[in-house]
Amino acid sequence: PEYQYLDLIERVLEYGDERVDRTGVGTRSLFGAMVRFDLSDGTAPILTTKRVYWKTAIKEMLWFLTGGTNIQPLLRENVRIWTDWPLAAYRRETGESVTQEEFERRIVEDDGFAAQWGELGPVYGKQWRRWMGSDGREHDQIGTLIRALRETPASRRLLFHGWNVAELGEMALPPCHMVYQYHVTSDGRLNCLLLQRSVDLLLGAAFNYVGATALQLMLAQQAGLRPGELVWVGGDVHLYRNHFDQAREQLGREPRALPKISLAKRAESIDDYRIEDFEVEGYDPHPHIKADVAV
Ligand code: THF
Repeated sequence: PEYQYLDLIERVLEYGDERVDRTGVGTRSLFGAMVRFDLSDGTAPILTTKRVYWKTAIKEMLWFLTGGTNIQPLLRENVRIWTDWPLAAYRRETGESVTQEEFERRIVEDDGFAAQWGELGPVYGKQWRRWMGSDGREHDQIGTLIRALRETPASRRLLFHGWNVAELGEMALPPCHMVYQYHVTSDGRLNCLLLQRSVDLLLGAAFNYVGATALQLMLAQQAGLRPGELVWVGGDVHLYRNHFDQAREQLGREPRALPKISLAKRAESIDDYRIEDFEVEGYDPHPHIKADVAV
């Protein structure tokens, strides 16, 4: 299955439409792609053609599930992938040329500073766990989904959504991985279709595969199901211009056997998972490939 990903990189490099994007970096982009991963035998889509920091990706998913939207708990877990957006806002609004390290240190140590400058707005966690209805009631889409997986597994409405139109303007970034739809087979396997509207193919996709897999394992366990297939669908699938060399380097590498992933124990509820509960075995990747994220 890793070849599906590498083929996609190749197609974007070869046929992608060149355009200037929101970040000003510039991309080559294709519209509409699918990658399918079979998780039923415990295989994890953690790419082997470069080292992927899978713990970081799972910690990010666990943070989404807490309903949080502030980067402070992420930084306390040494996850720095969301710092760039609040940091850019801080520099823009204060005119101070603080370093990333200094900014992160202040977020971690100073709760007041974190409350003021570490907020991403009503992003994933808020919408997943506390979507605000027009009547002022909050909706826990994840809790509702787990109940539905247990009670009405044949339903065609097993999904949650991040695209809260009314709140898009307050988000640091509107959701990229946007809709997660689930499907339960008659023999008790849980399939997931993830619709990602915008895909940073080199950096983001590798993380999003891992996050979606971790979530699928947790949901399956909570609903008494086994993981099935992860069907990943990308809308605008792009490579940033400053990632082309890294993409070509990765294409030159031979994929190895994908690792296995499992949960070490049964958690009481969806809120009780910890990074230590995820066991990855047999991960033997090629070296990490460094690339800068476009902000
Ligand atoms: N914006 C852009 N341009 N790309 C993205 O992938 C992306 N995200 C999230 C929101 N906006 C995005 C942020 N997720 C990395 C990984 C995921 C991110 C952001 C950054 C990253 O830099 N990864 C490096 C190093 C990781 C580390 O040091 O821990 C890597 O090599 O994987 C996609 O949802």
